[in-house]
Amino acid sequence: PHERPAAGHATAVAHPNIALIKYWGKRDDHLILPASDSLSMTLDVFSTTSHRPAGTRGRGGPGDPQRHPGGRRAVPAGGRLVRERARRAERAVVDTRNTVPTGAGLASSASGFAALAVAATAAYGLRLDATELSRLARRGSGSASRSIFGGFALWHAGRGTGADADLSSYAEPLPVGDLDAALVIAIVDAGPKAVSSRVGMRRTVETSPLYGPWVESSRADLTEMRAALLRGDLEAVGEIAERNALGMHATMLAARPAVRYMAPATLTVLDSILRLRQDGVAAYATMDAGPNVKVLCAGADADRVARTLRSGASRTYIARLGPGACLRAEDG
Ligand code: 2P0
Repeated sequence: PHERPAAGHATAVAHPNIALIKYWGKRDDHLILPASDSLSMTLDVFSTTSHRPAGTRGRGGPGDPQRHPGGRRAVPAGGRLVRERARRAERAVVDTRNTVPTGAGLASSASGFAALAVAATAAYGLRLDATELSRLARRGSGSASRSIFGGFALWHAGRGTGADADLSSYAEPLPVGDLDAALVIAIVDAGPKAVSSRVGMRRTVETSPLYGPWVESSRADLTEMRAALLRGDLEAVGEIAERNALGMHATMLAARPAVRYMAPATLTVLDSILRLRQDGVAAYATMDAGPNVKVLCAGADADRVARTLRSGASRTYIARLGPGACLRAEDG
């Protein structure tokens, strides 16, 4: 019989993604199944490295599984899923290095769990295809399903419930036309957020009267967004992304009590973006579970957009399309 390879070391690198059509709200909290499809671009900045020497035991110290990117608790659960799949009992330690400013709506959990899925399965000798890796990453954090892929990715909400839905909820890379897109990240506050995405989502689903209508309109936005991406129509992509994000924030504001991530400085940046558009620069905002603003624009305009936003933001970064999660070669 075929002998299973010994559990080894594996290191994987992944990048954050920013949703242009947002994921906000689950229909299954345990399996992390979203209420609607979402669509994102993976960035080339702020990578996460997840190192997984399997077969070693460890508690406490920098390798403790509790010390996860973004301070999240879910690594032991992710590790358990991989162990069950590999039919191995031994625990592994995880050492994650993260250059994403954590907890500020910059998707540190997306790159963290995508890297973890790739590293952990490799360390345990599992060979999963990209769809299975995406499903596994999803169980750590929903948005991580999209960081398995580079470029633009679509995360399917999945069909039905339970095991069927679990099998059909994964991300896949999306075909796009000729598009020179950049994302300028305007940091207005890099501190941790007051309400976690998980709590904010649940409260929005359970209490916001605007939630149902937002899910409906988000479906329509997705259809239009896919067509705009295929045409390579950056202005349409930006307009749809901006209205989808503002709609998401509107549903949150209508939750009881309100979930509000925007700060005064967020609105100052939004005003600057309006002025840029009046000056003929195609720049569009999207915001996540934090006060920072990400601005979609053409690569050729990114320097100008960043310079303009610097008056209202404490820092700006220019990101372009980045690669999907992958193993780092030196660990073989
Ligand atoms: C997104 N966000 O689509 C949305 C938009 C924030 C706002 O995905 O509960 O860390 O772990 O599945 O993926 C952030 O939420 O939430 C997120 P869980 P996650 O990017």
